[in-house]
Amino acid sequence: MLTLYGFDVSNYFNMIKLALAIKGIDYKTVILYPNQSAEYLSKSPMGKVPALETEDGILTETNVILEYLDEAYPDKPLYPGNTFEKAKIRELVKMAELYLELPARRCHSEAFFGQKVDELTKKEVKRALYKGIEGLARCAQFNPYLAGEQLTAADIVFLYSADLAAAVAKKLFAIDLLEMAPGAKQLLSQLNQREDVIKIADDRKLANVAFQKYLASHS
Ligand SMILES: N[C@@H](CCC(=O)N[C@@H](CS)C(=O)NCC(=O)O)C(=O)O
Repeated sequence: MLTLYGFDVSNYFNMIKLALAIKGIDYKTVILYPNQSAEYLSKSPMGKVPALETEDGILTETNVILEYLDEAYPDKPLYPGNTFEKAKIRELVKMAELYLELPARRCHSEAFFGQKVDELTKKEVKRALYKGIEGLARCAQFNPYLAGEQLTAADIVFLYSADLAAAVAKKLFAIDLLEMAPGAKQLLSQLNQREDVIKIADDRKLANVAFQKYLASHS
């Protein structure tokens, strides 16, 4: 059986949880925080979560795990079969991660953990988020999903990237980021009504109590 390493507050962990739920794949979890212990680094080379243990070995990097799951468990596909269309989904996945998730992450400490981020970083992040959402708006269809009528891996990555990016933009820059991608709010609201997404959000809320304690004891 597959084993998923990570913790329920992690947005990347939740991307994999949602893919597993959509596909109806059985798995167990090993709950742990990212860390640099020799034991965990032997599984996850950067010490990050998620990591997925399969019968052939361990995989890290969320987009890689999503593609692995789709190939190993082809039911309820998250990528189209057509080579070009599949590449377009990979493009959206990469854009959401590189241009929304990662810039916003640079400001998580101020937006969510009460630690100041320097002004230059904030200026860079604000600019990057504008560019990121505008870029995504250019290539996403929001009809209703990012790539049209089928839910794909791009929607999963967008769901758990755009929410945090929007929260950073609102808290730090008073910007309504999703307003700049017409259709994005409707999509997120539709996805957030799914049973599997609600369950993941409930798990997240519960896990956040322990995570806050962990952060406080490590600061
Ligand atoms: N590129 C990685 C990013 C995963 C990631 O950043 N996970 C966070 C938790 S949400 C983490 O492990 N952070 C600890 C660190 O960066 O060392 C992926 O796609 O899985």
